[in-house]
Amino acid sequence: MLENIKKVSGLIEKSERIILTTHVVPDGDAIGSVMALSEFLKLKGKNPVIINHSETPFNLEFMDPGNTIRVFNENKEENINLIREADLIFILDTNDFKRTKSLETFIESSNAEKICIDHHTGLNTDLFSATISNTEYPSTCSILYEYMKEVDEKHLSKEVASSLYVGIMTDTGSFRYPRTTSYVFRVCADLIDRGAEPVSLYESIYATTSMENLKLMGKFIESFEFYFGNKVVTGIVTRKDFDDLGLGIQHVEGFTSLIMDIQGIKIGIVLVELPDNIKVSFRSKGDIDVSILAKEYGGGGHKNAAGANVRNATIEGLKSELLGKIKNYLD
Ligand SMILES: [Mn+2]
Repeated sequence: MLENIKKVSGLIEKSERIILTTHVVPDGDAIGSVMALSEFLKLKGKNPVIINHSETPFNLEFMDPGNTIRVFNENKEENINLIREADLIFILDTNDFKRTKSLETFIESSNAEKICIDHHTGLNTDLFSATISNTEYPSTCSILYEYMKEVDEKHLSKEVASSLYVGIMTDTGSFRYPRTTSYVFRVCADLIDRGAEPVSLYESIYATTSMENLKLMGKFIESFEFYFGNKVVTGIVTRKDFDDLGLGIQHVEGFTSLIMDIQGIKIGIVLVELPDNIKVSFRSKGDIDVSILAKEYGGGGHKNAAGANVRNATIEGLKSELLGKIKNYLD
């Protein structure tokens, strides 16, 4: 990893117009990554610009107090020019240009050097000038932490530490998922020493549930069906559920971890009906690798947490198809 770190630092050094972006429907690790690296680069005297496809989810807005994150389709022409004129583009918490949605074609055709910092599978190093990627890491923010600690520890300010902490907390499901190792706590302890406030960061992100959101969760729980001796559970959110409550995709955050809290569950499948596709999330415990299943549907992820977007399918059709395949994963 050290060689890549040097390469990344060299590219930062010689760049003047740096763009940072992350994946569609950004989570805490995505927003944490762009905010932490942007702040870090500013402390190094750079002037980075963050352009995302999606608006920042409401419970993560506090991470960007200056409202600096640009949304691609707002001021589209300006953003296209920024990407066109960039000399360096960071793609964070994804290694797939497609996941940057509306930015995809502009990033692809840009002459800028491209750097990927990520922890997902499926990295194609040919697409980038440099990469720091390791699927063993629990979050992109923990990779960024290693990078910053190696190159410029003094720039790990309170702001940077807080953003990194959020990324690690959210991607480990608040320190519950399998990659919650002693390493994770050592990193977080250091981030707290540098000013990250675990209690208020947790409350800002999780203590934000509205009554409508709880009702959506209620409908989701009512939809649960159990299979294969209660080892497999499915949960569904339909478009009607969203429409009835005036909610959207950002309000199902945490639903997938909810189903895995059920005792004895080995595999959880969550199907969320969106305007032009079904978002399916897979969760598993132990050695069951659900990323293989996600790949069959053009998606990806990790062994215990993966997903895909499926077009031209119905919820019921897709569900029974998946249950047909899931049998093999239980043996
Ligand atoms: Mn992540």
